[in-house]
Amino acid sequence: MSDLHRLCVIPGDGVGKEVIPAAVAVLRGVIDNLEIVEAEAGWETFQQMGTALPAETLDAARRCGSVLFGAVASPTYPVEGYRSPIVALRRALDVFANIRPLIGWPISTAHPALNLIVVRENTEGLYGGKERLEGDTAISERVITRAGSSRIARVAFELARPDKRRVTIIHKANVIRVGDGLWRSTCLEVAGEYPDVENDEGIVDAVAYHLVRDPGRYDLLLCPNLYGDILSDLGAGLGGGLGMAPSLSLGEQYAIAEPTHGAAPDIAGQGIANPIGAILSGALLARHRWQRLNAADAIEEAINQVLDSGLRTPDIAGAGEEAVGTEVMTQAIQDALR
Ligand code: GGG
Repeated sequence: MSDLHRLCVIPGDGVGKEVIPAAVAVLRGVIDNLEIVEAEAGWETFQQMGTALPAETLDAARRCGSVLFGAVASPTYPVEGYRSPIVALRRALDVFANIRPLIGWPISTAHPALNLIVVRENTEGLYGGKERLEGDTAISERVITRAGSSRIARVAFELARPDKRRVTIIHKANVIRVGDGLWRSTCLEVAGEYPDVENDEGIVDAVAYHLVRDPGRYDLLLCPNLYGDILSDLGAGLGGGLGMAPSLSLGEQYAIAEPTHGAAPDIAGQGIANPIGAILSGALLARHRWQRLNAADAIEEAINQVLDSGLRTPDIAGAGEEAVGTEVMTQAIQDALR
């Protein structure tokens, strides 16, 4: 029997409650010895318990080591005592490496040449929360460290190796000379440790342009936080939409897998959410956290087969294509695995 894999499952808000059970069902089909611990977090949890990330949830995440998170819908107005639970969880578990594979799946809304991984630094840059108002001037600090840059660069070069991907170091060092300059030089230093992995560099705005014009041009983009956030959503658009886009945030000790999409309150509760981003996030855990490569390959192959057969949820249905709901799509993927 293989190793026991403990997974803390946090559906969160909105469609998270629909797509995460689908992902768990698929994972159970390919991973023997999977122990699931269910936990709560989100805006609804805050309304019921007065905290969006209860201490028991954080304990469960730490005990399990691996988390499958759904989505959260934080209010856009300030609420006393509320903090985004997913941002707090990522910080608490120090998952500094956000990995987002973007594939041109066989659907009319995706670009067939797309086969890209965006590796995004997840803890520094403009998302560090260091902001202040001085009169009518808002100051947002952007911190880039050598240690933070070199640890994410190592993740990118390690990921690139098996498939011989070319690593493109993304920056704007021609303008942001100090911050992006340190990022660029540190990534290039790490590149020197990987003579077998091809690398180049790209100015972020030019890369956005080229990616839209020629989605097959890049293999792996190594990005500081904000640039990675923007380029990975651009890539998700080229890959058929947010419903198809998985992510995995990795640290030294912990991992959080989550679909890229949010809680989608406009369609929540209707049973029509696309479960594929969540299911592919489970496959990322299998591949990169548990080293269950065959299980990950099997999930991806099953999804390919189901999409090839023409099955679509509404978000990926092209003109004249009929759509099915979350349950039918999930069942078809489970059937394709058998
Ligand atoms: N699964 C990713 C997700 O939930 N994205 C939306 C998000 O991160 N929102 C932050 C928040 O609402 O606090």
